[in-house]
Amino acid sequence: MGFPVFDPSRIGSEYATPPSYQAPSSYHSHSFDRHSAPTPSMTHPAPDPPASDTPAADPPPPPPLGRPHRVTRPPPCGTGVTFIHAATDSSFTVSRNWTKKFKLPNSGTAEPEISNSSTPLPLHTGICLKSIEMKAWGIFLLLLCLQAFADAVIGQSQTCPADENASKCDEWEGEFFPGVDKIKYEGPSSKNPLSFKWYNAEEEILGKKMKDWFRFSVAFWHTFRGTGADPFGAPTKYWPWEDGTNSLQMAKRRMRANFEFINKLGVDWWCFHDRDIAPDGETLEKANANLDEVVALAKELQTKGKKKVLWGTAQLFMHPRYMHGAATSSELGAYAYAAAQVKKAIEVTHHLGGENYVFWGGREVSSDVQARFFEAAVAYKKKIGFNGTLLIEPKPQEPTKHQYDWDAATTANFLRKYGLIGEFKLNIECNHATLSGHSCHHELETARINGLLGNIDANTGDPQVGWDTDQFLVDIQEATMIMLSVIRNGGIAPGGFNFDAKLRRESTDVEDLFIAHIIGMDTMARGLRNAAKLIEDGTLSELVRKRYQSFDTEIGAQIEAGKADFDFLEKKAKEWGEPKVASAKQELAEMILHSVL
Ligand code: XUL
Ligand code: CO
Repeated sequence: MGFPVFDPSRIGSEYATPPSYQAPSSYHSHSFDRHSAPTPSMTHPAPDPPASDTPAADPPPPPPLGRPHRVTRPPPCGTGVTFIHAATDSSFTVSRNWTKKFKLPNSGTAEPEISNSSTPLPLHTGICLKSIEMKAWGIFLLLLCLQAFADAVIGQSQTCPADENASKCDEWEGEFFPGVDKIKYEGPSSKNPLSFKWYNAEEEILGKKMKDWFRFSVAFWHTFRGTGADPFGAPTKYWPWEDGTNSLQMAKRRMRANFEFINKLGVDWWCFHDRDIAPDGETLEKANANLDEVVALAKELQTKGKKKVLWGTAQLFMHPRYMHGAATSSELGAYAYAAAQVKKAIEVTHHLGGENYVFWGGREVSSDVQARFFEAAVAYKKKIGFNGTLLIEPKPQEPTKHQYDWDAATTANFLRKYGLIGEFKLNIECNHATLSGHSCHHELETARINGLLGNIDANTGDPQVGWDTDQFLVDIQEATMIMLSVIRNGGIAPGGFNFDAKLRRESTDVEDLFIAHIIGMDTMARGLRNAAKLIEDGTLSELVRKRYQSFDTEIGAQIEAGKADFDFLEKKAKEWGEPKVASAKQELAEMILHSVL
């Protein structure tokens, strides 16, 4: 369908990615009012003038960068528009009692003016009248000829038309981002927004290629399911390849877009939730079958492009069945369903050669049964021979509170308490770190010194906004501190840097997807370069060494070895008298840090 279904369940969601889940059809109003009207597809206007059966539209603007050259065709003749209901595989029909008129500016956002007028479209309706059926056939044949002529002259359409006739798109191998070439390193003086200024994949820093320090990954949910919706506003992004459905066909097309994107960006890894990549199903069996179908395509595409899964995960927070949590739900059935979903998600992650598997307990609380859930996951992982690392991603109070995974320290304590410390590592997300009142560096260091640093969800929050805004991290100083931890850890493989980050609501061009990842990668690359300079220069570590040098003595060694009891220390305190406490030189440390930024 050319007309996306606007899902009202997304309004008010603090999780601003679109739910793969769509509520049973009874949840939806079958007629649209101004607040739940279908949003017009943002596919590019057709090169041809609108045919007589199309609603009035403004003349098409020139195609902006990365946008396709085809338009969603108007709905086929008929008295209604059929919307495929992804979750139930059923379909329902709404009467076309709305008119639409939208203008496409030179960006991914349309300016829809959707009215709820019950006046039928005179032209469109007229062409469907039986009396002119023969005429319609004539026009249809004429249009076919014109299309063939246009294809011959202009060349094959490069992009997948987002309309109901697009089943061929399953096999489609053209470009989703036709205006974007492979992103190259051009150096800091480049003014080309679609180039790397600091990230040079093959360049060696401290004996390791940049690409191996980072192992960058694209987060499918933000990049391909992000809509720009926030707790107060409807979606703002309508990518040209989207047809507004949550169909299997759409899922496959999106997967092709994902691989073109990561190929062009020069990233080797990607991450997903089960329900981001494939539509949910009426039953677990149907959901699993949907997942299998999309995963088969993903496997084919990633083998072709030599790409890999950094981590997979199960979406255990969006569906209403998880409203009380999943592994800590008060409802036994929800616990079992969550287990079945995780079982399947581990299987497909394994099938895709995933190197890690993540647990983010969005709606969980602290409970013994959470540990039982994890024990079962460990047992299943071993049973099927999945050697990837299991990661827990700490996050405080959003959406629930009193969580077992509030921050790195709380999670480490949980793992120790239940004897799971050797089975899991942590996925530290920078925006989660600040939500828990820490810096990202603090969380990374807490994980590192506990031997738990497994992966980084590279993003950042807004200091003036209180929620998880999941922005691309662009603070060079923060990136430098992050990379100091990563270097001290000797890298984070088999983990990596997953861009759990989304475009701002206001960024709506397709090319913004590239620009955002490029600045995210460049910022981390600057962080790596700076951290390497700091380490090679040695001034900062010398300052730290001097600060603690009183411990570089025989008695200091005795203390560190646990051989200095209180009687002994009291004797020394009396002998030495009042200690001379030296300056920390805190500002000097900051000055040294700034010297490499
Ligand atoms: C939520 C979050 C998730 C996890 C995976 O805040 O970060 O996207 O990374 O479920
Ligand atoms: Co995350």
